[in-house]
Amino acid sequence: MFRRVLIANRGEIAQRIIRACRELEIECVAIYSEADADALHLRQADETICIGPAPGAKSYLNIPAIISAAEIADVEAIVPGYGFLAENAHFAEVCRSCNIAFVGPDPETIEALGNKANARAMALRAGVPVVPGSDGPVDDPDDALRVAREIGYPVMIKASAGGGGRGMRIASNDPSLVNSFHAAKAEAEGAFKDGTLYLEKFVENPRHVEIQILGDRNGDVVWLGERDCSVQRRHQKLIEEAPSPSIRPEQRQAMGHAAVTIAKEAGYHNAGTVEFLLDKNGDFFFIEVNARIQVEHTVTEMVTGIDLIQEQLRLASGENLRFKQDDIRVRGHAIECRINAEDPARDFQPSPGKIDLFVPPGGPGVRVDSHCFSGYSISAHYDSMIGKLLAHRRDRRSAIATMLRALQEFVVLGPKTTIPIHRRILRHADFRAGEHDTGFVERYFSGPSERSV
Ligand code: MV4
Repeated sequence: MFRRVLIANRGEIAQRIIRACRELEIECVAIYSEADADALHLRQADETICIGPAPGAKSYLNIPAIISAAEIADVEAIVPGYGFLAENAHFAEVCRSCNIAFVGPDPETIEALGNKANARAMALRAGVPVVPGSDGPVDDPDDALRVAREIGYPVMIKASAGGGGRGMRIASNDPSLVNSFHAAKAEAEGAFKDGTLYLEKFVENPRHVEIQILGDRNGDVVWLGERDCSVQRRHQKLIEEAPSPSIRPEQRQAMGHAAVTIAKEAGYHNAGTVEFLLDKNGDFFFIEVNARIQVEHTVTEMVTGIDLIQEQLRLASGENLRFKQDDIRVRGHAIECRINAEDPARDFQPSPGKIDLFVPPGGPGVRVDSHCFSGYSISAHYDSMIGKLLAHRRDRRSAIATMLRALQEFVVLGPKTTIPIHRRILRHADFRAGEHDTGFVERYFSGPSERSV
């Protein structure tokens, strides 16, 4: 196991990683930007290094500064968490060339899966269900028209370098497909410096279900159940839960096996997530792989009892998986609410600023992962997450009840927060029945001016 690691992140995930390291008796080096000088993760680390000014590009995304810090602090590994450099194949490559372990999959794997048209082709090869669509990239409008004629409208144009909803277009007929093709290409070139596009049949109001996987360098892969992330708004997840209220046991097994098959096909090691869409008929389709730990990994931790950050560290240090598929059990039901400094009444505008009073909830079945405290200021430079609130109970009904109670206890004075909207969602009949899809929030909790793809 590593003796000493550097945490290339901030906020709640930096703190989460330090907690895992402490329990494994690994020394932690924290980095921080000038805006984070009073951050909680610095007080918990063994050593701290300022790596630059507030903007992400000059600090948490500043590869030379981070590598220098790692060299000076003499660490064996860098833990990227989520966001920032977590899925940056170039960064993973630089780590490798500097003889520093990157806590994540290989740069080649990150690269191969970061290309979504390629990931889709890989899934096809592995015999995993994908949404009907192009076999690889579509090179020109004629190619797109040919595929659309095969699969039928409506179709979705996606950017190969995209993901998380960026660079997507829906087309319902030939002329709109040709227009959208050019627009999507220009947008993708601008945003990702890669205009590669591919096509899929558009699945209307799908549910979003994803499978957590862990893989070792030996090629063994296990799956740790699924998470349902259908409660989202404009591709920002609001609530995640495990298990999914909307899949049957046979489907769950099939999805788990599909995820493991893709991971093996990709030579995946460390922690990852395989994303699926679920349509109205209950059929599932692979869409993409997230080659990192995700914000919502915590719901899987609650129901499996497995510390995913500790497992990431073990796997990155070269250890093999400590459990077989049959050793993994899902117990009870976990729900996570992302508490953000945003104003739901003002189109979820960020609401940064000083937290005058912070009183997190507690008691049976409650977990709070947050870097906030009374007097802390949420910076406008980074994401607006205040923390993650989790409830874990025997069944979904009780988990909802515990979550509602915890939301009521939670005191955050100062910024506007998403706490009120979480309470409304958890009381909504469709959510309680587990009948919600990815259109749920926009349908019931957004004004008409807020609608988008
Ligand atoms: C889709 C889709 C419908 N049909 N693909 C959005 C994020 C990206 N990971 C994939 N996304 C979608 N892909 C086809 N062929 C609808 C979405 C989508 C979505 C997916 C998951 C969770 C929320 C979503 C919200 C809107 C659209």
